[in-house]
Amino acid sequence: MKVTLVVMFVLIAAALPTSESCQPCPIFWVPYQGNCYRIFAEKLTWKQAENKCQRYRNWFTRGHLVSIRSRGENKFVSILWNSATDGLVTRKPYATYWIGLTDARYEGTWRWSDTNQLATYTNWDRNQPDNHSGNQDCVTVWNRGGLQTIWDDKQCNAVQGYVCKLPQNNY
Ligand SMILES: [Ca+2]
Ligand SMILES: [Ca+2]
Repeated sequence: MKVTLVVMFVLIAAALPTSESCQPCPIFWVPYQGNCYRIFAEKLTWKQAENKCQRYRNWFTRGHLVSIRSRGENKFVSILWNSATDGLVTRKPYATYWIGLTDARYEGTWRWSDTNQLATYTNWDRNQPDNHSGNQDCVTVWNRGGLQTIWDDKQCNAVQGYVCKLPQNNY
């Protein structure tokens, strides 16, 4: 009897829709673990890109440049970028893109633009961040093809593509 109940529960649970099908992302945005992601090839400065991401909003919150809080999320964003820049990822200008990490406020203190939280997961390249010429406060991802992506601090006024992230739960 117990086994039958367990089997029934599993069957019912499997038949229920996933949370993703209940809370779809806006068109052109891709879901991953409760958030929606979209890549933009338009070349902007870090601040312009952050402002652009903030134009996407719902009733409760707004978008920001992507925060990357785990190895899995880093991999997901890499795959997303690769898929949209098909075959061009190792060539400029498609090889780099902005993410929402900055130390503009306090040198050496890296915070995400979406929550102002300190970065815990990071994927810095060797010898980075180096604040080269004393003027690198914004983080770019270098995409070297496949899943070989590393982070580097860069001049915020450089222009390049970017990735935005919007919480999915509030749709
Ligand atoms: Ca810096
Ligand atoms: Ca650097």
